[in-house]
Amino acid sequence: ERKATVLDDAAIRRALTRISHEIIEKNKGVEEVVLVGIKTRGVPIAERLRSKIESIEGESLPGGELDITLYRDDLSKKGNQADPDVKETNITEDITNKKVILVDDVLYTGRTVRAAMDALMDHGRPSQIQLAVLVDRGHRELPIRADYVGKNVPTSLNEVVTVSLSETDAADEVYISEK
Ligand code: 3GP
Ligand code: 5GP
Ligand code: MG
Repeated sequence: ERKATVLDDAAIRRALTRISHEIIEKNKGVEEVVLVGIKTRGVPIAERLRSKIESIEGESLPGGELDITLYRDDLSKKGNQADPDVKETNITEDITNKKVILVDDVLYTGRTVRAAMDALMDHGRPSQIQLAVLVDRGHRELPIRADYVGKNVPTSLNEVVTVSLSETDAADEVYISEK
């Protein structure tokens, strides 16, 4: 049951514009920066950031994607199944000595990001790994935090954050539902 809108399309656009500027500022430009989206919805978010950063800086930057499978047969039960596993990596860029920015839609327990960092390390040795998420819904089970957050959304465990993006869904919006 839908409870509240967290971000509408304009708010998503503004949050991603702000994060683009934060990425440029923190990294003093985007030399050596690689944006890696986590499937499914981290990928279009990474693409949007990439095109915003390119238009702000007038410089292109490489991207990549990671597919991380959750061996959970029930998403409504937390922490009772095996950890996420990396299914597929599509990073053609050499990430050694690069600053890799992982991009995901929702940050929750942190286990997906941990698995993603593991996969990156198998690929090369980044000089840094940073994390950008559209929504941080809390409830971390690992010492992981995001460097760039679209919106912090305190949730209860029986709530779900739905991220709808025009590339994969009907429209751009983020809302909270009760499970
Ligand atoms: P995404 O692949 O587009 O990011 O995790 C698989 C999908 O299930 C995710 O889509 C995510 O949006 C959705 N999902 C909704 N609620 C949850 C949840 O509580 N945990 C996980 N792991 N995924 C959820
Ligand atoms: P974590 O591994 O941090 O628990 O969960 C992160 C991954 O699971 C993200 O890729 C995200 O898509 C998904 N996820 C976890 N909780 C939610 C949620 O409430 N809503 C959505 N849309 N995705 C979630
Ligand atoms: Mg996701």
